[in-house]
Amino acid sequence: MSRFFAGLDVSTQGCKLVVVDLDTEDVCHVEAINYDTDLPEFGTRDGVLQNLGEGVSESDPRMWLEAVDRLLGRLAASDVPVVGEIRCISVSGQQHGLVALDAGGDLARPTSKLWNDYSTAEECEILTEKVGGPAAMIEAVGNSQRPGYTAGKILHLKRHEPEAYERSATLFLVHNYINWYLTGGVAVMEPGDTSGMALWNPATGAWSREVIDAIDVSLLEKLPPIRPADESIGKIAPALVERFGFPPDCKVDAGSGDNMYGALGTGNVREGLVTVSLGTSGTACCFMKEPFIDPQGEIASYCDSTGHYLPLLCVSNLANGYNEMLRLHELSHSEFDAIIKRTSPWEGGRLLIPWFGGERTPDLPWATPVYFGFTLDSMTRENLCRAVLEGHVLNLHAGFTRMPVQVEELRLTGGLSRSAAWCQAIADIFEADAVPVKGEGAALGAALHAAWVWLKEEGETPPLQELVEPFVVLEQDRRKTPLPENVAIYRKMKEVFRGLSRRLRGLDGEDPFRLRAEALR
Ligand code: XUL
Repeated sequence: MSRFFAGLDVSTQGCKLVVVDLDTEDVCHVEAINYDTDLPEFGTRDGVLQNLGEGVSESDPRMWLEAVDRLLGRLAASDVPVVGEIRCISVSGQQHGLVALDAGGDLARPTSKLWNDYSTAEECEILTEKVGGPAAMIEAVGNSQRPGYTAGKILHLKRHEPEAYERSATLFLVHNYINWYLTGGVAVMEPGDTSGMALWNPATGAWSREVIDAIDVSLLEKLPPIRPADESIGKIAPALVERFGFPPDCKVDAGSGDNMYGALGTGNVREGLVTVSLGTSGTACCFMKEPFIDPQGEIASYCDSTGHYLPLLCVSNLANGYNEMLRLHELSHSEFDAIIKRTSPWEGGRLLIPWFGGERTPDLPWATPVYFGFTLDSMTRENLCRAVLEGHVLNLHAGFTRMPVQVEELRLTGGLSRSAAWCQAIADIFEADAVPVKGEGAALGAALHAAWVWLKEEGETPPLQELVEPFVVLEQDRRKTPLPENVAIYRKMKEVFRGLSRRLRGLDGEDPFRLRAEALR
């Protein structure tokens, strides 16, 4: 009998299923669903419902279940691997999304607010004030209270839709909801994703009484218990055994957030490695043995999915500006790369701060983009393409300067890691080698986690690194090393970005006009 393990990644724009064969160390099945094109009946664009109002980002959780069903159906129809030999399945989910269920297991609210919803800024302010200010909030939950995190979404539901809040019996994060479906009703959480609620403290491993009380003294009754990350939570539901042919003893493990599993899927299980994900959001995270709390709360303090910690930077603007640029100018990815090739770093001293739809880091829910150093005749396609690329990478890097890590290597994942232009800009601006990781990111991480948990429960204790490494393929031929001439230019550009960004936020900062003029001289 083979030993197959499955990983599902339920992300913002689509859903992916990966199956690994532990004995041959192969990824033997990959299938994906794109919500927009494969499930048009849900009416999403980039996986999100349209026209809900400024700052609102929501999806219908039934769309995720439909995607999971279709993927399991395709798996059942394929011969390799044999579904009947899948030993354990694990779910990765976009973080922070709030799924509210009533006592009968129906949705108490038909849609779910996602990680990139900014409509809860007021609730975050209320919570922070009630708890005693930003420092007290960080003390309470290891994180600042930011739109995007889940606590503000819960308070928003209570304030704006009190009936739906009252009807809610269980509040889930996205992957908990999928686990509940797969197991036929097991309602639990685990530390990785839960630390992104800003309601539970990853350093102490406890719910924050202060934040809970600031929302509703009885809130705990709606929150499922937290189970360890490295255990199974139950078996696959009999109905799914019947429909898809899983073995009845196939386990479902605790699962986690997509960042925790993105780290596993890129082999980020030791200190010094940084996973940079270039997707809808831009993230950078690193494995740590001890919790890291950023006194300013810009770096998120999360647990990982292995009993350790995963400080994470998340900027909410990344693929959006770039994709819009491609759409607007009808460019393919390779045409964009060609434009970057024929222009040069920081050409003409133009700089774009890409806060297209508010920004998570820095915490600016009302932000708009800023075009700096552009003249009337320089708004050309070429200049804008370069400015978008550099702006996104500089914005990511600006947050990254607060990460507690000596970078040995940046491991790139997500759609944009396919682009040579992006990889080179990241290496030059972060001043470290950047290597794309082939493969399936968070879904692969999920499948490997399933294997790890299953082996542990069978009495084997495989070192995680040994288990993960054979599956993690670094694309060495696409590795980018920082180019000294670009590094020198980007150091100056970073100063201007920082000066401009700080002044826009009313903080002390060097005069960006003077810095720019001196750099161009
Ligand atoms: C992390 C975050 C995003 C989502 C994307 O805090 O909000 O990376 O997890 O799915």
